[in-house]
Amino acid sequence: MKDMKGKTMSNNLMTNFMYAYRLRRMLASMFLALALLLPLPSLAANTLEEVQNRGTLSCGVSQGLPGFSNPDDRGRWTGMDVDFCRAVAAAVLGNADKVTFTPLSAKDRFTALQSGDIDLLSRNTTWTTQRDSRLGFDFGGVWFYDGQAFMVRKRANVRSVRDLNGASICANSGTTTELNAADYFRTNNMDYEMVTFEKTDESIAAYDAGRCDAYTTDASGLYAQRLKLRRPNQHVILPEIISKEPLGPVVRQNDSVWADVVRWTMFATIAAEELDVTSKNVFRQIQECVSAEPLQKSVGAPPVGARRHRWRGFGAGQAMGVSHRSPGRQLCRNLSAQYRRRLAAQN
Ligand SMILES: N[C@@H](CCC(=O)N[C@@H](CS)C(=O)NCC(=O)O)C(=O)O
Repeated sequence: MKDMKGKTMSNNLMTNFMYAYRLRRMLASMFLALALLLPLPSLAANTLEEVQNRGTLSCGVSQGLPGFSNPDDRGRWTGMDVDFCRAVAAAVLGNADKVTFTPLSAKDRFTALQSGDIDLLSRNTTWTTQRDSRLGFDFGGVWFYDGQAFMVRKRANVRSVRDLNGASICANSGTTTELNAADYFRTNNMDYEMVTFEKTDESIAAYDAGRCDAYTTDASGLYAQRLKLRRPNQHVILPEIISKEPLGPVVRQNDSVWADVVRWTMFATIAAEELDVTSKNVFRQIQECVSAEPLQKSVGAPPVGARRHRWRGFGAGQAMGVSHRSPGRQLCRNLSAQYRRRLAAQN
């Protein structure tokens, strides 16, 4: 009996132990399942939130490139790249003037973006695979499609880049310019001496002083920088374009809401041009559309359908965390208006 009782007790203990063990395992699995179901705290950056909390956008621009980003006589930044910063500020802060501009050399621009000194780089920057992948950035799109060209003195009687065998060439360091020139001269079995400077003003001054036979950069940059030479009309830009330079705004990788905002700001200015939305009529157009449900809008869709409907598609801005009126705010100027005002007028 005692034995039996002892056995029963130890059986009971065993059963209790097994029960507690199973219970613990079941609870552990339940917690694990729950943890998997719950959203993890996001590790992704949220520049949109930071900019909205701060109340200003910090935009990296060039140190001075007429037509793109250049301070005017009163020190106010002007140009297409500057306009793009203002458009983003208008979209996310409702005020195109809430931007601080940081002038950056070609070499320093990526460090400034990576370190968080700026929220957006809008500085005639070429979209390349290396910058998009290894350097850890994302491009918002193509704001200006450029290509690399060469400038020489008229009296040198050079007609083509092929005549530059053995020439000394001034350029900026930290650019695609250097790499394209190296490819071009190697492929065509030509010799050259590259003379690079960190600041464009130094390169252009060196070329002007006769230190180099040619100056090379993006064609738009050549036309802009030629204006800074002592006698601009004594210099010609050679006809060859040796590379593709799709220039566009850059953001840090893994910041996809911010990248969406930047990308759709650009698309809004392009769509506005297609739809003849201008700074004069934008608020009337928005009045018509503001109460409508946002439509799905596909990038690059042909301009079909009623104007109102296409424009309404940008109501999706609300879903990105920016005001549904934002396209109107971005449209201080549509794309072609910016081009005419900033670039065509200069050259
Ligand atoms: N698009 C090329 C070249 C950009 C570049 O830095 N160009 C020079 C020469 S036009 C420039 O922007 N200079 C103006 C400055 O440094 O402020 C790149 O992304 O590497």
